[in-house]
Amino acid sequence: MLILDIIILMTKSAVITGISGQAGSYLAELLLNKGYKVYGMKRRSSSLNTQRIDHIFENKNLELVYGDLSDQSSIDNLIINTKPDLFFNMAAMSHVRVSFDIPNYTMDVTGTGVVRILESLRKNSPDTHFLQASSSEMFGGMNEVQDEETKFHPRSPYAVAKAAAYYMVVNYREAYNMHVSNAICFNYESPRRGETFVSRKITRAATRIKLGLQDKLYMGNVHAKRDWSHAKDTVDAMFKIATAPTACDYVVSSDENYSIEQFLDKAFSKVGLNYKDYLEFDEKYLRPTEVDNLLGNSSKIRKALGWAPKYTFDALVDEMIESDLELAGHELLIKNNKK
Ligand code: GDR
Repeated sequence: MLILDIIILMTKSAVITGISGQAGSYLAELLLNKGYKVYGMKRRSSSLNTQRIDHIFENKNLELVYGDLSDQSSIDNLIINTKPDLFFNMAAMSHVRVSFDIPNYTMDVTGTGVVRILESLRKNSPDTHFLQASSSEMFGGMNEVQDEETKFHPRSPYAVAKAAAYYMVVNYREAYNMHVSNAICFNYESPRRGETFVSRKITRAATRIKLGLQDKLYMGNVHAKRDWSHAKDTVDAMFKIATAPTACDYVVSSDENYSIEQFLDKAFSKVGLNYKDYLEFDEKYLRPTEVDNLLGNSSKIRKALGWAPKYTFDALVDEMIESDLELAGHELLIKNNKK
């Protein structure tokens, strides 16, 4: 056997659905750095949606494959062709507010999509380790602190779909003894966060207002509290869970929470502004049922797998502001050149 063949045989492989999303892109970097062959499933779109992975596009260990969680055949083909060591499901219709407008689609992709993957793995690649990106939204914010024992009370079509997927993972683990786990992730953010999520909406606004590109920031309920981590820390936890000797479900959180108002205050003061001078209320950003308080207790994963976040809340907001200041600077340059 040639050395090259042996290397190919020894190379571990991983599938990431939702590779073009925030967490999918960081996870791809992490796995490529660890020497994995990475297959990324991405949805067909007429506009470009691969900006977050453009910098690793040329990596010979990265392969992008068209597919969709609503399409069983694309999932089957991917699994049959790759028989991966690890499979990370990072794809979903992930916007809580939007899920109230498109509940059927949300249930199909975010909920039933996971059943499609699990069924395909069971039939075609039962030894693959599977990791589901579960969500703290499943808790509904009813308790002071949430851990693995906390009862779910999903308060949006998105959260209901995530809870269904969560239980499906548990059932496949118990019924078929498969290595399938849930990472119950609290909010994770970064400069790559989509601009309609609250953290990025705030850092974009603070930096654009600073450079005179925007006047006001329209928002909904700023009193809700969230437990925020950096997406890099979250995907690090996901890798640890998927490669642990035993499959299990873990809460992944920073164990600190701050209100949206506190995020606003922190972000705007970093650029020398007072958010109160720019904030306007718009009821279209309210949700029919809100999740008021999320605060994780991640002691299980810290103890069992030695995970701990590296970023503080302050360092996270700093990185996002710095990156968005640069982006706003480019925008300003283009605007001035057009004059
Ligand atoms: P969330 O994130 O719903 O927690 O879900 P999001 O950033 O959308 O909202 C956080 C909180 O901010 C309040 N809010 C606003 N939110 C948005 N998007 N836009 C606004 O203008 C605004 N004003 C106030 C919201 O009401 C909410 O309380 C995220 C997603 O990434 C999920 O996919 C993931 O599962 C969970 O985090 C963990």
